[in-house]
Amino acid sequence: MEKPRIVGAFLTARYPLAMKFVDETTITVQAGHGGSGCLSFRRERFVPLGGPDGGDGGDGGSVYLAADENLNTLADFRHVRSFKAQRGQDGMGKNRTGKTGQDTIILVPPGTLVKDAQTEEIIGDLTHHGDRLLVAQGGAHGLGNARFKSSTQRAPRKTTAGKPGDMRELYLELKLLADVGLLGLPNAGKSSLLRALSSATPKVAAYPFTTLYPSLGVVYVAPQESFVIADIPGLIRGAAEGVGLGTRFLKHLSRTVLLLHMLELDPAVSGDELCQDYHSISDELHRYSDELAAKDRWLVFNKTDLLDAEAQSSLIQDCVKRLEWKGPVFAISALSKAGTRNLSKKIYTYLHGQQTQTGHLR
Ligand SMILES: Nc1nc2c(ncn2[C@@H]2O[C@H](COP(=O)(O)OP(=O)(O)OP(=O)(O)O)[C@@H](O)[C@H]2O)c(=O)[nH]1
Ligand SMILES: [Mg+2]
Repeated sequence: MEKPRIVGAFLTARYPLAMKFVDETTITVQAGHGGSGCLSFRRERFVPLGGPDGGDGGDGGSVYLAADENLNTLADFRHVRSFKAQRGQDGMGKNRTGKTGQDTIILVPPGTLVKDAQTEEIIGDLTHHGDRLLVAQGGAHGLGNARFKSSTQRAPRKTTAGKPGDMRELYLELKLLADVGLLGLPNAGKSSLLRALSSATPKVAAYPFTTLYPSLGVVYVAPQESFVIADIPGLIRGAAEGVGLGTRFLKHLSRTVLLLHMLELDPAVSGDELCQDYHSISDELHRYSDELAAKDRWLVFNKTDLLDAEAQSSLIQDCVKRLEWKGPVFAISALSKAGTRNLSKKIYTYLHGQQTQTGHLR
């Protein structure tokens, strides 16, 4: 296939740099119905015509959203999209009131914007940890017949039913910031890794500069365990001077806490060449920003499926030795997904450690 010629100006025009990445989902919330009032009369020995004693129902539980700093994506809503609060208990005889239904609190990451899915009206914005928003009000309780007793009506048979709880479809939107950034030469398999780890579907192809603009994916490790990874266009030597697509996309990695530096394994390549591949990216990174270059970086050797185990480990060891690399090293195949799950778990554990050190993930 012939390689496409990429022209910078065209790219800038079509893909403005101030890209917005959002995670979004719709959920349904149903508040509890109010309990109905009770129709009852006192029946006791020696107390004739004891009068009405039907108690009121309990109020239905409400549904709230609450911001929790331990969450950073909406990934948990992939599996559970419908939430209910408990209904109020009906009233009972002997003037007993029904129990109030329990509220349901749904945790969302700080920064979640909440809209009514039908009307698109903004219901609220949960910005800070602990912010709470009522999204479905529980139904009011019904009245028991004891309430309707009067001088003229001594044996009322009237009660009222509990009111239905609110039901609403909500649209949740979260602007994402990446936790982890992917670095590598064109064709290293960055977009393939993003595909393997997340449900994002960036274009993958066997020619350099397939990726022309950054994209993000949410990596879901387990319930309430997810992080965001950013795929950016490949870098080449001279990128700081604008060669290839330049380094301007590196700004999308400025808020990340970890960089995965991907190196492409190939039976035809030597440890020395891999080492040079590493330096060509690393040099550009230093020229772009010392701050970015100083971020924690892990080496990820990709395309293990192309080599047998022995060739693989000697190539990797040779390269790691030449680089005098002290940090973590992973060997994966983004294509067959071998090793990718282990990698995502290790990343999550690492990010979680950062979180406890700094108080929050980002
Ligand atoms: N055999 C094998 N091929 C892979 C693997 N990962 C990626 N590839 C192939 O390598 C080529 C490049 O993959 P991409 O994911 O597009 O690479 P990239 O780093 O995003 O490339 P740019 O966007 O151009 O910078 C594609 O043909 C992929 O199918 C792998 O683990 N094994
Ligand atoms: Mg790509």
